Amino acid sequence: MSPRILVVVPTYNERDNIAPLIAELLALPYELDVWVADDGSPDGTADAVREAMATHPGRVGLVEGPHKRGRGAAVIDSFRRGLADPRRYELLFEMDADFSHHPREIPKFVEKLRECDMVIGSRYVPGGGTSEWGLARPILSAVANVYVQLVAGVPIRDTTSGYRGYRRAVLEETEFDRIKISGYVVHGEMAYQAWVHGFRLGEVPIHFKNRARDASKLSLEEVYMAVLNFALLRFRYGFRPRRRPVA
Ligand SMILES: Nc1nc2c(ncn2[C@@H]2O[C@H](COP(=O)(O)OP(=O)(O)OP(=O)(O)O)[C@@H](O)[C@H]2O)c(=O)[nH]1
Ligand SMILES: [Mg+2]
Repeated sequence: MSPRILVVVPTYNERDNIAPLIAELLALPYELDVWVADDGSPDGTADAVREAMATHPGRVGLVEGPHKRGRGAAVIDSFRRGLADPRRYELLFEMDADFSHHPREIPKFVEKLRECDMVIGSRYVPGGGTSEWGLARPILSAVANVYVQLVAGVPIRDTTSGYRGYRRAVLEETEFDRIKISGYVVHGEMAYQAWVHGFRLGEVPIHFKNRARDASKLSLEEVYMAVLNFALLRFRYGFRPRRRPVA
């Protein structure tokens, strides 16, 4: 039996991307639903999602935020709802809407989730990569990952990757209320929590395709907050993973 899957896709102005992405996800050979976490995109992304809902009844959801909350907060809101859903999703995914994360990689995650509790799509394991142009983001991303490994010690090469799959138990144990940041850096804290909770973390190689836009959108304040946040993780959540019997 294949597991029941929910894929959460955060969107802010992704009108042109979201319908093709939903179509590709729903074409995968799984019992898989897609929920779009949209924060009132001015370009009408939500209308495109409503059209997809009509085309694929019951398989597409729209979770609308009251304002632009940041990627991390939007995904967390949908995960909470996804866990409460009577369909009891066994695997929950998050991925970007702009095809930087490609749906064709999902089967690799599903396979790896047989032996791991949380699987991160990694640019930095053999077989993974990026098609970045420019230097700002690759350097920022590499530095961020080395820093996270040093100060937090999570045994993962690409903690900042937003393409991931979780067994529901991992999210059930995640203390969402303790996550005070809302933007892209939520990823590090989610991985850290899963790790100290004693879950088995794994990585699968992905190819990250950059959309043709310049530099990173991270503000200096976000970078500063991220540096501080990662440095405090060990003190806030404890230094070592708890032992957990293998399921
Ligand atoms: N709901 C929600 N989604 C967001 C928000 N900010 C970004 N996103 C989505 O999060 C995903 C990642 O954001 P991107 O804008 O692609 O970030 P990026 O990859 O660093 O930047 P690009 O190079 O422009 O692609 C995309 O699917 C966005 O639409 C937000 O505030 N709320
Ligand atoms: Mg992107």
